[in-house]
Amino acid sequence: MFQRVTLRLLHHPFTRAANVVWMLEEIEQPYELEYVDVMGGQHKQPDFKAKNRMGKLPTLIDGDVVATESAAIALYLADRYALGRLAPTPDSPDRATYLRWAFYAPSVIEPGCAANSSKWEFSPGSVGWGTYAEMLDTISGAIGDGPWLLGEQFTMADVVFGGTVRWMTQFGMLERRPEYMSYVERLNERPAWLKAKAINDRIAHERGLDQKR
Ligand SMILES: N[C@@H](CCC(=O)N[C@@H](CS)C(=O)NCC(=O)O)C(=O)O
Repeated sequence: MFQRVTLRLLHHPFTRAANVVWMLEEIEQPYELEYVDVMGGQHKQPDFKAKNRMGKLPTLIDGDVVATESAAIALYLADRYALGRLAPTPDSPDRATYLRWAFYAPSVIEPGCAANSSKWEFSPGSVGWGTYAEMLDTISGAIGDGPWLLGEQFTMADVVFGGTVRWMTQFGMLERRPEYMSYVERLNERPAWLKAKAINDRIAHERGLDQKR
């Protein structure tokens, strides 16, 4: 049966938009990718900035809706297209834990890793990301015995939180604790991740970007 494509991701495979391809594969909805020439500065042009004033990727278009910020895109997609499967329903006792880890990635892990690797000076009590050591232990506790953040149920929080752990360990901004790496290995076996990776790799290859890494 004919399905109307409404989801359109403004995409470049070397940006956080690559993780949104994974989200789109997890929700199992049709979508289109529109390549943005980041090296050429297309994302800073008025046409792009009319959708996202930050001039950043990812930016997702869903019909008349424009969604930006990776974690917000993830939660939006899960609620709209996979509620109860990839997102606990609002009345579920798991909802708070789900939101906690989805927000923790951009509000604590990202700035915490940047602060640590760039040796920022700050007072841990005055910033939202606190100390690097406490963050490391909190990540370990969140992963726990796994396999996922909510135990047996894989959710979109794993895509956001796990995608951040994968990215930060890969780029040497987060130490590679054994529990982090086995969690990333489990994530790497997700069929939706493997499909998204193949799509991102193919586009990078077609655009001649893989030689520029
Ligand atoms: N907080 C944003 C960050 C977006 C972001 O920084 N995107 C980078 C690529 S990963 C970007 O567009 N950089 C291009 C630029 O700022 O010129 C999110 O999580 O989506």
